[in-house]
Amino acid sequence: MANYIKKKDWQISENLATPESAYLRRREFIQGTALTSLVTVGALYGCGPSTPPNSLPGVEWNDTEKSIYPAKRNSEFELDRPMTDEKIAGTYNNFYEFGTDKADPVNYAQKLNTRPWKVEVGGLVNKPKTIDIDDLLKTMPIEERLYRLRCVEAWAMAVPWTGFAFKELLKLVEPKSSATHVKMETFYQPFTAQGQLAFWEPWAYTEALTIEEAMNEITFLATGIYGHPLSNQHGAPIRLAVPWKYGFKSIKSIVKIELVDYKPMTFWTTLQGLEYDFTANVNPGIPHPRWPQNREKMLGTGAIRATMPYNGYGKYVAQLYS
Ligand SMILES: Nc1nc2c(c(=O)[nH]1)N[C@H]1C(S)=C(S)[C@@H](COP(=O)(O)O)O[C@H]1N2
Ligand SMILES: [Mo]
Repeated sequence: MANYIKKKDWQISENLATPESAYLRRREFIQGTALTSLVTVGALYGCGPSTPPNSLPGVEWNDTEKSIYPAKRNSEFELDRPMTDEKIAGTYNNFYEFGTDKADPVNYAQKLNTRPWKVEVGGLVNKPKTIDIDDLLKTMPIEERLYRLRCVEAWAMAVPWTGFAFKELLKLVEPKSSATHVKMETFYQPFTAQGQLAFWEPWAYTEALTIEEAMNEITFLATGIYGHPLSNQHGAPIRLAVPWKYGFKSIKSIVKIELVDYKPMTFWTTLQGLEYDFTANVNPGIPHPRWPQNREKMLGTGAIRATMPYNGYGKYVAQLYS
C-alpha cells in the first residue's frame, strides 16, 4: 500500500524533523502488532477474513448509508487547489491509535468495528442523548463540503467531507448557558488499537473547542469522504473537521461529546503543551519549534503553497479571536 506514495525529498526532511509522534514509541507498536500485521497482509492477499479496506467505494454500505451517499455538495465551500487523490489521502494518515507511521492506519485501522456505534452527548446540556450513528445520519442535515486540512507537520490536503455542522448536534441537546467548552473523545480499545497499549500516554485521544468555535458554521462532523462512508483510517464512523486549525484538532472516531465549564486538557496539550497549543489556529506567523509554518506541501502533487492565516477560513472564524 505504501507504494501509492513515492518517497519525496520533503518526506525525508519531515522525518528528520521528527513527526508529531516524537513522543510515541514506534518499536513497541510494531512488536504489539506483529501478529496483527500477518493477518492483515493475509486479508489483503485474499487468504484471510475477507473484509477489504473500505477506503474505496463499493464496500459494504448499510441501508442508511446507501440512502445518504453521495450527498449534495454545499457550493459555499470552494477549493483554491485540486482535490487530493483519494488513494493518497487514504494511505498517508495520522491516527496514532493504529501506529505512528503514515502508512500504518490504512492497514491496522480496518480492525476497528464501526457498527454498532453510539455517540454519547452530555455534560452541561438540558437533553443529554446517546445516539446511534445510523440514527444520527437519518436525523442530521447531511451535505458534502470541500475543505482543506493542514497538518502542523506542514503537509496539507484538500478533500470532500460528507457530514453535518456540529451546531446541528448541539441544538439537539440544548447546551446550558454555563457551558464554555466542548470536549470530544475517541474510543478506547487497546486490544484493537494497539497504540493505546502505551499506558504512559494519555489515551483515549481527546480534543476540545470553545463553545463559540463548536457553534461556528464551518465546524463540521464528518461521517463520509469522497462520496462514501468514512474509511476507517480517516476516523470512521464520525470525526471532526475544523479546517482553520491544525489537523490534530480534528479528532477521529468520536464516542463521546461533553459540554463543560472549563478549558479541558487534550491528548496533545498533555503530551507537549508548548508545541501543541489548545487553540492551534493555522498561522504562518507563529513558527513551530520543529516545522516552519509559512509554507505547506500538498500531499500527492507535492505542490508548495504559502500557508494562509486560518488556513484561508478567516472570513468565517477570524471574529472569534478579535
Ligand atoms: N483519534 C485521533 N484523531 C486524530 C489523530 C490521531 O492520532 N488520533 N491524528 C490527528 C492528526 S495529527 C491529523 S493531521 C489528522 C489527519 O487526518 P487524516 O488522516 O484523515 O488525513 O487527524 C487527527 N485526528
Ligand atoms: Mo497532524
